[in-house]
Amino acid sequence: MKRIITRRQFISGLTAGSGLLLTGCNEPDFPPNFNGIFGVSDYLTMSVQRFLMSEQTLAREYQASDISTHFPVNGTVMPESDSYQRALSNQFQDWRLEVGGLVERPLSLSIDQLKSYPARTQITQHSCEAGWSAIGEWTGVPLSHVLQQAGMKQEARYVHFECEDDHWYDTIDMFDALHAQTILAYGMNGGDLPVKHGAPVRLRVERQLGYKSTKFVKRITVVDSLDKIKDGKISTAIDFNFAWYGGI
Ligand SMILES: Nc1nc2c(c(=O)[nH]1)N[C@H]1C(S)=C(S)[C@@H](COP(=O)(O)O)O[C@H]1N2
Ligand SMILES: [Mo]
Repeated sequence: MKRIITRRQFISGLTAGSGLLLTGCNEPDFPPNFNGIFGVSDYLTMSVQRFLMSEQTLAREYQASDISTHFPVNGTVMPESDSYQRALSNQFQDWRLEVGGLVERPLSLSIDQLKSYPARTQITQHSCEAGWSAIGEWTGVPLSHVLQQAGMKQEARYVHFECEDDHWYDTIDMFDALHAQTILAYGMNGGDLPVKHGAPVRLRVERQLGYKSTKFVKRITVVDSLDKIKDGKISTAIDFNFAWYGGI
């Protein structure tokens, strides 16, 4: 049977690949219709998923003395929208991070609420696809904590990020969303996150190339399938012909 595979189906099939290995399910439809986290939600309980995730490796963390004196910027350095400019003009006091989608309790979080959550600080190397890398210290709340506060529904599989510069958006799967070093960073090198690096809050996805670390995050939406993402805006990476999974 020959069928035409759309780019998106191809991508979601790829991301679901390891689920295929785990289930050993016979003769899946092609293109595969994976329904769960890596396509195996019906087979894997949450505790098994947690066990698998506990084995995840951490990206290398560095010493304070390794922090780059110059950390380049890439892409947007100042979102132009009126709403961002207004938020910036009062130090983000009225700014809110929206968390919604497949959650029990949608959240609208102020920067102070985010700062009141348990924080993680990590010194990591950022590698940009354009060929530079730099080491910086990031402080923020683990994304897993925010998702836990919101209470993810069982069907949750991917997390989608929208940014204040609307042309940038991305999605990560639960392996990266729940990874210990995946944080919503509001601090850099001991101070507030500078605007050019994504203030008030940027994502850090430390095991993938820099383009997955979305700056200026304004909305987080939990979805069960990449097809559910608004206007098909799965990832800017795809628009640029980068890999959706930017593992390093
Ligand atoms: N919202 C948004 N996020 C973004 C970008 C962007 O232009 N807009 N650029 C990406 C790229 S390609 C890289 S390498 C890093 C750069 O982060 P930096 O400017 O803090 O060095 O942010 C990523 N996240
Ligand atoms: Mo980049």
